[in-house]
Formats: sequence, structure tokens, C-alpha cells
Amino acid sequence: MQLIGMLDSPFVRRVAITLQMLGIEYDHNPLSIFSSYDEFRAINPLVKVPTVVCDDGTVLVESTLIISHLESIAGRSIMPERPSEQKKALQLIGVALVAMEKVAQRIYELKIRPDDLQYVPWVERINEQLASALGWMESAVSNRGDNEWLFGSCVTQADLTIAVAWRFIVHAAPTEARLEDHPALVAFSERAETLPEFLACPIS
Ligand SMILES: N[C@@H](CCC(=O)N[C@@H](CS)C(=O)NCC(=O)O)C(=O)O
Repeated sequence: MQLIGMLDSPFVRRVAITLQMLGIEYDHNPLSIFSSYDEFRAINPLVKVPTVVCDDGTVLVESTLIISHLESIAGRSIMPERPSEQKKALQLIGVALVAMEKVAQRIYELKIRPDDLQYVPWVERINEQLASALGWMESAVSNRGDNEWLFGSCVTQADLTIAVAWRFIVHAAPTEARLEDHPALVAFSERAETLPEFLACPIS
């Protein structure tokens, strides 16, 4: 199995860390969707990351769908088992994915679109949506014991995705991720980033 895409994409990084956590062997090809567009397009004409090329040549996209396949081949999952906890985890993963998506939209808007074609109300809307997602994530990771993850002693996909989202936002939209406003996320991220599976997948 080959994972294609750079780890500065949080969607790629969450797949890479999940691969590590599930103990699945893979090759990583950190191709850029921008600077290696033609090479990428030859592998996947959608030019989307993450892209996974399975051993039989099947090309998969969309991090959540890829993770679903990884769990099926590993025969285990890093989602909580109890339905009430699973529902909560799905909610928080959704919030973190929206936060990632908003930062990606911000990058396209501010770095790819020419300055004279930028539309300020759209950027303001993105920033407001991002602030809501960050507030939600901050409250989710607050008030836990020092050695607790969101659902007890085991790291779940919700912990992983929130930690990856926060690290990405600090990296790619530092003005929106004020550390003083998000002390619980700062502490949560520091703890997650020392796990071997995270250390094996550095953002840059
Ligand atoms: N919902 C997708 C989002 C993936 C995504 O937005 N990837 C971005 C990079 S971070 C991308 O491929 N952008 C290029 C494009 O959309 O053309 C997932 O979970 O995998």
C-alpha cells in the first residue's frame, strides 16, 4: 500500500498516523499536489490528497473512507465501541475535519487566488467558522485528567483528528490559533505529539 501526499496536509497526516496506530505497513510518497501536479495526475487524475494506492492498484481518496478501509484490513478500529461514545467521537471528528477544511479554504483564498480577486467577506466567514470549530474543540478537550484521552486511557480517532487539526492550524493559520485562547488544545496537542505514531509522521 502506498500513501501519497505531504504530511503538511492534515488529511494525509491523519491517515499516516492511523496507519501507524493500526500497525499496517505502507510506503509514503510525499508528492505535492501543486509542485508535482503532472506526476500526481498520472497516479490519480483527481489530484487529491490523501491518495492511497492499494496493493491491487485500487486508488482510494477521502481520509475518512481510507481509514474505514484500513480498519477493515487491520481487523480493528480506533473508534470507541460504545454507541454513545462512538456518536460523540463522530461529532468531534466532524468538527475537527471542518476546522481543517476551513484552513485549507483560507489557504486557497489567501495564497492561490490573486490579491486583486480576493473577496474579504468570504475570508471573514471562513475565519468565523474556524473560530467556532476551535472553540468546540477547546471545550471538548478541557476538563480531562492529566493522563486521560477523550474516552479514557486509549487514543481514539477523535483524539488523533483533533490533535492533527490543531497542529495544522497552528502551522498554517497561526493568527487564528491564538495559544492563550486555547490552553487545553495546546496541552492536548503537546501530549499527542510525543506519541511515537505522531513522531513518526512529522508535519514538515
Ligand atoms: N475531505 C477530504 C479533504 C482532502 C483535501 O481537501 N485535501 C486537499 C489538501 S489538504 C487537496 O487535495 N486539495 C487539492 C484540491 O482540492 O484540488 C479528506 O478528508 O480527505
